[in-house]
Amino acid sequence: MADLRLEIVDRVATITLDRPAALNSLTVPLKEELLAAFTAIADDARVRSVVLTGAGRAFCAGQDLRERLEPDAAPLEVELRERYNPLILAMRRLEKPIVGAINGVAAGAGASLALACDVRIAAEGASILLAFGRIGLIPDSGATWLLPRLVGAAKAAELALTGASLTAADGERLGLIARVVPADRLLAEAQSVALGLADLAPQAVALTKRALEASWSSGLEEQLETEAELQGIAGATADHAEGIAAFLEKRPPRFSGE
Ligand code: T3D
Repeated sequence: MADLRLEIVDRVATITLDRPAALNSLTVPLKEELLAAFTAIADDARVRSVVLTGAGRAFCAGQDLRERLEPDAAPLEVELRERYNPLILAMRRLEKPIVGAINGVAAGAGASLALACDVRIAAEGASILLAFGRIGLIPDSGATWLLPRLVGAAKAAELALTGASLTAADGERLGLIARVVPADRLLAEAQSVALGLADLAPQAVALTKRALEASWSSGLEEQLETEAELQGIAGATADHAEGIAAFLEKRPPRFSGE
């Protein structure tokens, strides 16, 4: 993989966008590599959680704007339907948690990638920027759906309409960023969070992600039913039995994923 690194260590897959000279902006090959990485991770039983980060000083500057000027570039709506939308859906539907290690600016669709992570840890100096309006576009790749749900309608409108840069510290105050850490500790912190997630019962983690996702489009009654259904699945796992046994035996659980 030319523009992306995928490393798997101790149940944690780390994906690094690796076009630092262009601030990890997204070309067609990089988008395809990223989707392939998430697809491979979904099927890889060794992997229980994921870290997504960028090489160099940026997380991701969104669509590669030079590529957009190439004569054979797909129309915008085609590019969104064929490449960006499947990528965002793959992230949201991945039944393994994704920790975004936001190492620098996340702009345009790069901001959307950050928003599509389940947990975000940011380096001091990182920022989130819905840069779309500056080039005459609207926020896309899920930003208009994810942002209001994550920070509330008023702040989402301000960020989306003005294109103002949200600092990591302000993102933490809004609850969008779980934690801000010094840049030199970012990857270790994100991988430590991912490792903690990898220690949990994988099916419970997957079902929790599914339940949270469902809540965004459910009424209370429907969501209560979803919880009952998914809890039925979780409760039938060997890991649930192991969790109770470990509690009663006063020892750490050993979750098998069964
Ligand atoms: O297919 C479709 O188009 C549909 C999907 C659209 C989704 C989108 O993502 S649209 C939004 C696209 N992204 C942007 O508009 C952001 C563009 N970049 C910036 O505004 C700034 O670069 C940043 C605010 C992110 C960072 O600013 P700064 O001053 O720290 O860095 P810089 O000097 O602007 O950039 C450094 C280099 O990266 C520079 O290259 P050079 O001159 O050293 O050779 C710059 O051209 C390159 N770069 C940065 N962003 C992009 C990029 N190259 C291509 N595409 C980029 N998006």
